[in-house]
Amino acid sequence: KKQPGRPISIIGVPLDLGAGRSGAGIGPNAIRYAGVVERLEQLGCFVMDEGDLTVKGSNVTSTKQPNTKLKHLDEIVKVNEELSTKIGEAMAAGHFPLILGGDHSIAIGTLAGVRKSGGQYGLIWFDAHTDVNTGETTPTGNIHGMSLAVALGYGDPRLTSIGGGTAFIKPEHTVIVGARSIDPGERKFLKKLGVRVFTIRDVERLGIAKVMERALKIAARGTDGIHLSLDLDGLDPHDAPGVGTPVPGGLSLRESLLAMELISEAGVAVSAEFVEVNPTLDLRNKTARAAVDLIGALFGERII
Ligand code: B3U
Ligand code: MN
Ligand code: MN
Repeated sequence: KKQPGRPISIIGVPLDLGAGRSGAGIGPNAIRYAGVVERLEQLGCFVMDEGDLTVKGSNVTSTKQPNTKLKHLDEIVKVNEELSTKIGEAMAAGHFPLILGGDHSIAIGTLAGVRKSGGQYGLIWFDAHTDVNTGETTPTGNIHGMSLAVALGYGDPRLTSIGGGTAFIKPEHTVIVGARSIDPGERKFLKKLGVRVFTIRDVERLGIAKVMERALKIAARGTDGIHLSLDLDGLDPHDAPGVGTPVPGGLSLRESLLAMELISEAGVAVSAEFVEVNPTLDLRNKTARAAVDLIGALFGERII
């Protein structure tokens, strides 16, 4: 039951400007209230909660959106730039950055920071969506639907240049798990780049164990480790109702826990983020508690 490992740096990013509605900005504290620090400490981890980044404004307080194709671009650039610096520092200190969101646009800063360490990393993107829109293809203008494209080096230059803008994640080391809502432009993008997508259909046909075995090979083979970007809407809304864009027919909590256990057993993760927890839409903090269960499994918690 012990996971000595690296010290864990928890970084909260109370941002919801990348989403289409308010609420994900209070996700980090909901995950804290669900007991994330205590859970990790029980597993023998050394945890440092570095608190939250400062975010100015939210989907509640801001009214003006001058650029409708990239809503709230200025503030999102600023927060992600800061986040990339924080992550870079944590990685350089030999820590495991554990980022609590916040909407999924924060993956832009996380991955820019991870890449600063100079290694070549693989990426497991667990999500109902694929988040590979750009300013040209987005149906909503919400930047949380663009963050994976940016991590691969595509999109508005103000986003791709965050954190120095070099050594993007390679498509051949990127894998998406749980997808079931993909826009036409995204489909083209994924095909062009050759990103491997395990849709919810693949999970149903192969089982989550086989899917994760393949996903881990793609993301970990020939890399210095993997980053896990987990959008809680990858889970079925029954198990994770507190998300801004729920899509029916997702992974069960149990399947998702097994996915975390398998990543944990592979011992390849160098950083992870848990995003899109929206407490204003949740039921008794169920989604935040699911996030804590998943984090526990990722850091070595087992049933027996
Ligand atoms: N693909 C749509 C919807 C969406 C993406 N990510 C979330 N929703 N959470 C978009 O806005 O790009
Ligand atoms: Mn997402
Ligand atoms: Mn999503």
